[in-house]
Amino acid sequence: MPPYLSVSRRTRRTPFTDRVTAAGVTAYTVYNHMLLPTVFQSVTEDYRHLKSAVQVWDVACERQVEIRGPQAAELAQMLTPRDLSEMKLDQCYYTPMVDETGGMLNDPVTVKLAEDRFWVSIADSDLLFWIKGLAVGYRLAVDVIEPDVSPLAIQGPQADELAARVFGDAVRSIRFFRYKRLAFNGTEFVVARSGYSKQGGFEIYVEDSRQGEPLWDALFEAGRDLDVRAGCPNLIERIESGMLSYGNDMTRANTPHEAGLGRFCDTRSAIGCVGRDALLRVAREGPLKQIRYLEIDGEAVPPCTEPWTVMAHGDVIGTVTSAAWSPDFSTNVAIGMVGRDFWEEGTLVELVTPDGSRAARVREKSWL
Ligand code: THG
Repeated sequence: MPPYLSVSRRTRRTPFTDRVTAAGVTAYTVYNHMLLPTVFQSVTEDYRHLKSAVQVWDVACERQVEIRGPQAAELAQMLTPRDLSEMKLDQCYYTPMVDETGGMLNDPVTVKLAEDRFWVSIADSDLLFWIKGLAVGYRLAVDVIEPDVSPLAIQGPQADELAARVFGDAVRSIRFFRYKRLAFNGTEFVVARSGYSKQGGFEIYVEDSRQGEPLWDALFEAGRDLDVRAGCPNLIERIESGMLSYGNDMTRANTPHEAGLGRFCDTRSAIGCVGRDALLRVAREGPLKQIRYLEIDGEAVPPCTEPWTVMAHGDVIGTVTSAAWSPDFSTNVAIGMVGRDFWEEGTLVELVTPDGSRAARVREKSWL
């Protein structure tokens, strides 16, 4: 028997939980102290459907930290080495966030709602406390709150069609990581072209929990002939896409450069970022280890519930932190961190898995 998850007030429900239950969710994880579905039919069946149709995902656990006030932009820039100074009013940025040592605290999507108002759409760590701490410690003129906002994602090749049926054709012209305010039921929602898959789609930032079920129902009604189903971030597709999971693939012990997120850092021009000096220092030498993708030989690997050791010539040279069998690539796909002497494309390494030793090959790019 697998262990069960005991649900209580601490494992917060979402505005969509009753609908997710009715849709037949079979496994949950906890993310930001909130329920996050991980499986409906099976990870492999969910994967097939995500890649061929369209799904609606309860990703309410991507909680928002709202920063509002005259010094909101200043505080937002303190959080990240990505330069926010050119950010437009309809833009979302993927933003590594770091502490004063350059250690990653989170890798949220930052949404600019107004010159003096941002949402930080967080991964799984209590970033609200850090942001509040900075606001209080620096006596900034801002309010920092967790608003009643719950992202609902539409992901899959038919996402544009489904979203257009509910929000109108305007969704089709939303560019990647941009948003529009579009009406449903007489209320405007932020609808962004983004999401934790590479199948394309949108994220609706559902403001006011009472709107959750009406919107969910409208999407399922409109998408009947598209075979719309309830889904969730899918482990296999997520690894194929090379999308990192904070707390799994990188932690506070890693810099954004180790996490392979250097392309989202403009440390020199990110004046005000509290980790700027630390990152400028470590950037001079370059990282000693970095995120890489790996193809693992042999049959399907078991779930990676703790880091697996990566060896080369008898030495420990890294870890694997996410792994799954990919039906489309007929190999095990994995994400790990590998030392610099071994991180070149094609390097052969050995993995210590709970099933024994496996040969693996290092890749610089993800599969999708
Ligand atoms: N959407 C929203 N909030 C989120 C997530 C999300 N918060 C938690 C978690 N996911 C944060 N992590 C990520 C990781 C990757 C991406 C988004 C959030 C992502 N990356 C693309 C990539 O790496 O190819 C594109 C990044 C870019 O080009 O800007 O989308 O999914 N609201």
